Amino acid sequence: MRFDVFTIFPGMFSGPLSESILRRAQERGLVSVHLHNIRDWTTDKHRSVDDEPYGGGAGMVMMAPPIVHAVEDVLGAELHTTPVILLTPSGERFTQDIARELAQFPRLALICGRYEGIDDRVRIILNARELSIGDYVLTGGELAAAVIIDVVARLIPGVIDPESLAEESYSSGLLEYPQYTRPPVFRGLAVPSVLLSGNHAKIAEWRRQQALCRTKARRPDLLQRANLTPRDWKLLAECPPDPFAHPEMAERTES
Ligand code: JDH
Repeated sequence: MRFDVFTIFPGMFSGPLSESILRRAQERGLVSVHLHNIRDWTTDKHRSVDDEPYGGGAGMVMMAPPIVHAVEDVLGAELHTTPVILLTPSGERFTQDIARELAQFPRLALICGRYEGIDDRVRIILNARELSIGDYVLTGGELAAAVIIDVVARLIPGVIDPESLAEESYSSGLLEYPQYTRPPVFRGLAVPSVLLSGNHAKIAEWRRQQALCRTKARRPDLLQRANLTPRDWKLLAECPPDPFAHPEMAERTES
């Protein structure tokens, strides 16, 4: 998979791409990331990439011509078969499902804006898909693009251990159970004794209950869509009560 990234801050990618799994994936030729400085496609002596918004308002807007020329030059005829992704806080929410969809292509283009965003004609001309990584405001699209590269790259065969990926694909849609490793006691906190018991049925039940109770407390939206067995409902009924719940709200916070 080839990623072409268009940015005025290519240096922002060196850290995330040069460590660990993404580094190994590039060394093994499974992933390549080509960084393109949008300023290289400017034509004025100041190498301007931004200008004031038409209609007024605060801040500056990235101009269309340098970005459009950059993407057209780099992608050439492949522009028509390569998804062009534009990172923006007002984009469609990037999810694991979208990552799986994007991982099917041999090449992706990612456009990173700065300032208040990008002239909308870039989206129209390049038929770009606008994505957002979440409901918070970044200073620009670079960190969002790095997140997308990370999430999509690990879905490419050979990038990570196939066992880990398989576990994910049949995952229940619940949050994960808590994990422990050595030492068995740290700062007076013992690992839950069931995990040292060797009773694998008991361990599986404990982990299922932890996953259910954490999901209920933190992501009740996920619980709604999970397929729960009568045994799951029994385990859920035994979850510790929410310590912040007001007694008057007990009825409303059930299930
Ligand atoms: C790309 C510039 C900074 C800051 C205006 C927006 C009120 C617009 N999940 C994500 N968060 N942020 C980004 C992202 C941010 C970007 C660019 C992506 C390019 N910026 C910027 C402030 C505004 N602001 C929020 N509204 C509630 C107005 C852009 C992102 C992604 N992906």
